[in-house]
Amino acid sequence: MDLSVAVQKRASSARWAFLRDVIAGLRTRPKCLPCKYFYDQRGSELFDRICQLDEYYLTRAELALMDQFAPEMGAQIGPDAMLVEYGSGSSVKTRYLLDGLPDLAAYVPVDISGEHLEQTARELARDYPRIEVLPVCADFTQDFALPRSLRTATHSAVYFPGSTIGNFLPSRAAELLRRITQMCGPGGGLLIGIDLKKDTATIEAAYNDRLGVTAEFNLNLLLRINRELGADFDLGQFFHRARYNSELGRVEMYLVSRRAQVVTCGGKTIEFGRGEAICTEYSHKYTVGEFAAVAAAAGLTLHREWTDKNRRFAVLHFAVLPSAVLSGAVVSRSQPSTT
Ligand code: AVI
Repeated sequence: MDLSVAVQKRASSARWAFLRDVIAGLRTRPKCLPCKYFYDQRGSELFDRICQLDEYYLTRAELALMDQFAPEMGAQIGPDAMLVEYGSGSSVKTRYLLDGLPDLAAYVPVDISGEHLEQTARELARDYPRIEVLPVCADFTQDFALPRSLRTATHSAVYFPGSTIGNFLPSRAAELLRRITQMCGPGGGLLIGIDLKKDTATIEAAYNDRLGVTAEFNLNLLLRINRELGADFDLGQFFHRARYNSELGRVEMYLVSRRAQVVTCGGKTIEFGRGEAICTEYSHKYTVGEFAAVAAAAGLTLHREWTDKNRRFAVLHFAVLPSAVLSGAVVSRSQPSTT
């Protein structure tokens, strides 16, 4: 098939999936939208700004851990690995790992935001000429094919930083971890960042910054729906809300309608009551023990943990239990690359 036709087909099927998810989410009660759609070009830029905010302690805490312990983390991953990064974004934290992994077979950043991914992959290939960089534009919650590297990898290791796993419901997180177990197989590992449970004030401040960047990030989702799906959300008629639900251990982020209104999207009309909220994101916080239990059920055993002195954030290294791949901790098989 002609490349431009293939690209167009892919774009149009992505648009249909987006439309289907938006309509389905706005028709459920309470209304919700999948947070994976935050990350268009503008959303990715806004997220990069969030990561630099004073209140958003997560990125600083994780970067400090990477800065201090990357050589130890690299030693856990081991030589000749294919390092697969989930939700790579700007790959800022990865640079610490790559600096300490001279024997990497290949680095595979996986991200849903194609433009951002290509740009980051080009920059990394320039800065690390000894490492083969093989970007994959994919939704890592679905099966995707790993590319074939020039150098043979002895094993795969997934790097999943940023506490993005917290954006999944615990049942979905378990499913994703099982996919990782299955993709890596025996000898494989997972290096993952998780945000730890802590006082409500610290957590809520991180999602309600004074500059309003998180509010803009949240509202940008409606702007994207308007632009890509021809909807007519009036952004002035919605506001951002984020609350920590300590019982469920998660931040809940919403867009709240300022008044009763009707919005059109994809030829459908959606009614909003005054004060009605669309849930746009959950961000779950864990203790190390809680997360290790979820991972254990997915066939992963905790090998090492690194936390800051205030225990705000943790980077955890898990190994695939040899028995997991045989025992059915694995739910589905991703296709190996044939190209
Ligand atoms: C990507 N993810 C881990 C962020 C979080 O903290 O849950 C997304 C985010 N939402 C608002 N601020 C940051």
